[in-house]
Amino acid sequence: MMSSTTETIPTYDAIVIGAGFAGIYLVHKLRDELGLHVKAFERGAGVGGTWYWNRYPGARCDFESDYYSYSFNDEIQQEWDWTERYAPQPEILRYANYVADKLDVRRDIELNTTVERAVWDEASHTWTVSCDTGVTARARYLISGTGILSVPSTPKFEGMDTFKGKIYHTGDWPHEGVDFTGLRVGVIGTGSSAIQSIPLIAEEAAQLTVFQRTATFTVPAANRPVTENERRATKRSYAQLRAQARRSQTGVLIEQPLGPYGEVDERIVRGELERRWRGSGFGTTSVLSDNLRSIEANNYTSQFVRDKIHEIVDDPEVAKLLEPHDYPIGTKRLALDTNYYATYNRENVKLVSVRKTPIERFSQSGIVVGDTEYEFDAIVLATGFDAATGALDRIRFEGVDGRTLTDAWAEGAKSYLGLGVAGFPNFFTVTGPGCPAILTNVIASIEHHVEWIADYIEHMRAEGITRTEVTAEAQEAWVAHVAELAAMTLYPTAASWYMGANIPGKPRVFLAYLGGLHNYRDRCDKIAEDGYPGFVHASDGAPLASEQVAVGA
Ligand code: NA7
Repeated sequence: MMSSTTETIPTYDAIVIGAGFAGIYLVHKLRDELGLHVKAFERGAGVGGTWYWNRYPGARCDFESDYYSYSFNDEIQQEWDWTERYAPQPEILRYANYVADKLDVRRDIELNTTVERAVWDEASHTWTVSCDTGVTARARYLISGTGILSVPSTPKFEGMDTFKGKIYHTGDWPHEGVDFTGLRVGVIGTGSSAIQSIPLIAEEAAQLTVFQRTATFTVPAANRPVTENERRATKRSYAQLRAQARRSQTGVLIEQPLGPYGEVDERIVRGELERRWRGSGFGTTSVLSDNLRSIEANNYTSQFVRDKIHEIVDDPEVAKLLEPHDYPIGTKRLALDTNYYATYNRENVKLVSVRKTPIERFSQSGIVVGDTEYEFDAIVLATGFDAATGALDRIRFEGVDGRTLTDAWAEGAKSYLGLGVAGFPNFFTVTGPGCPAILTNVIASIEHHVEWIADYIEHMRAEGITRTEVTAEAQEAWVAHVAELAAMTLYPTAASWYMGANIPGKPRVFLAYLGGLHNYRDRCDKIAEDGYPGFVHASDGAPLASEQVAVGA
C-alpha cells in the first residue's frame, strides 16, 4: 500500500533517469509530443551524459557525426554544423547543450541529482524515486536513460592511495583539462579511450609509458575537417541518409562487404582492404561478409592489420608487442585512431606489456611491474566501464514483492528486447542489455527506443492501462534468442566488455542483440501492431490527474 506521505510528494506521469542523449530526447518526446508531466534527474552538473564526463584528450565519436546525431528534428540537423568528420567531445557536448536549449528541456531536468532508489507500488501502479539530494518523486512510468558506458571501472591496484602524483580516469576527466607538459605520464589500458588519448598525451608529456595487457585492433579514423560544400550536400540529402540509416544494420551507412572469404579473388580483397584502410573507418574490417562468423575470414582481416602495424612502427619488437593475437578482430570493440601506432615511433613513448607480468602495485612514485618501478608524475587509468548494466546496478530498483534488479540480474542481465524487465512493471530501459545498441550507432538506437516507448505509453493511456509487465516467458525467449545469435558468431570467443568480462565477478552474458537495428526495429513494430505480446496489462491503478483526461479523449 502507498503510505500517506507518498501522496504528498511531487507526482509526474514519467520520471526519466539521466540527461544524456536518451534523457534529452525522452523529456522532449514525452512532454511535448505526448503532453506528459515529466521530470528527469541527472547526476552531472550539465546535460550530455557520457559526453559530459569523457573529456580526455582526443575523445571523439567513432561514427560520422552526420549519423551520430539526432535525426528526429529536421530543424536541428539543418541548423547545426559539424566541423569534423568525427566530432571531438567538446563539440558533441556543445551540440547536446544546443539541443537541450532548442527543445527547452532544461526546466524539467534536475541536475546534480543522483537517483539512488526506485520502489514499485502495486496499489497505485507507480514508482517512487528517491535521490541523494533528499528529493523524492512519484510517477506512473520510470524510464532509464543511464547510458551504456557511464560508470568508469577502476581496478583496485594495491598501493593506489600511496601514489604521490595525480591519478586520472578517462571516463571522469577534470573539466578544466590536464596539462601534461613536461611530465612523466603512465597510461594503463589500450582500449578505445587510450587509443584516442595516447597520441595527444605523447605530444605534451616529457615521457609516456603505456601499460598494455591486451593489444587492441585499431584502424585509421581518417578524421578531417568537413568542408562547407560537404556540409551543404549532407544537409540537402539528410532525409534520404537518415531513412537509409534507419533501415541499416548499425544505424549508419558503412561500406558493404564484397563477399565471403574464399569466394572473392584474394587480390581484390587485399586491394579493397588497402583502399578502406585509408578512409573507411569501421568499414575497413567488413570487406569479408563472414568476418565475424568464420575464423579463416577473420584471420585474413586480422593479419592485414597486423601487417600494417609492422609497416608503421619502426621498432620490430615494439610492433610485435602491438600485434593483437588474443581475440578475432571486431569481437572486442574495434578502435578508430589518429596516429596511434605511429606514436610508438616517438622517442618519449615506451610500451610495457603487462600481459604475462601484471601490474603488481602502485608505489609512492609510480607503478611496479615485476622487478621494475616506473616513476610518474601522473597516471591515467584508461581502464573502461562497467558497461550496460553498471549504472542500473548502482540504483536500488525494488520491483514486484520488493525484489531488486541487482538480485534479478545476479546470474546475468535479463530483459525483453532490452526495453523491459520481468518483475519491474512500467519500467523501461533505453539501450538496456539485450538490445542492439552496443553494436550500433548508439544515437540511432536511442531514437528507436524513445520512439517505441513513447508509442507504447500513448497506447496504454489511450486504453486506460495503468500497469504493464514483461512476462517471464517472453523474457526467457528473448534472452535465449540473443544468446543463440551470439553463438553463431565469433563474439563469445573474446573476453570483452560486450560479455561483461572486464568486470571481476560480473556474470558473462552477451549484452547485445546481433540481429541488426533494422530487424530489431521490424520486430518491435510487429510487437506494437499485435497489441504488445510479451507484456501483461492491468487497468486498476488509480488514474493520475492527466490520465483522467487522456482516457477516452
Ligand atoms: P575498454 O575498451 O574496456 O579498455 C580498457 C582497457 O584497460 C583495456 O585495454 C584493458 O585491458 C585495460 N585494463 C583494464 N584493467 C586493467 C588492469 N588491471 N591492468 C592492465 N590493463 C587493464 O575501455 P575504453 O574506455 O577504452 O573504451 C570503452 C568504450 O568506449 C569503447 O569500447 C568504445 O565503445 C568507446 P584488457 O583488454 O581487459 O586486457
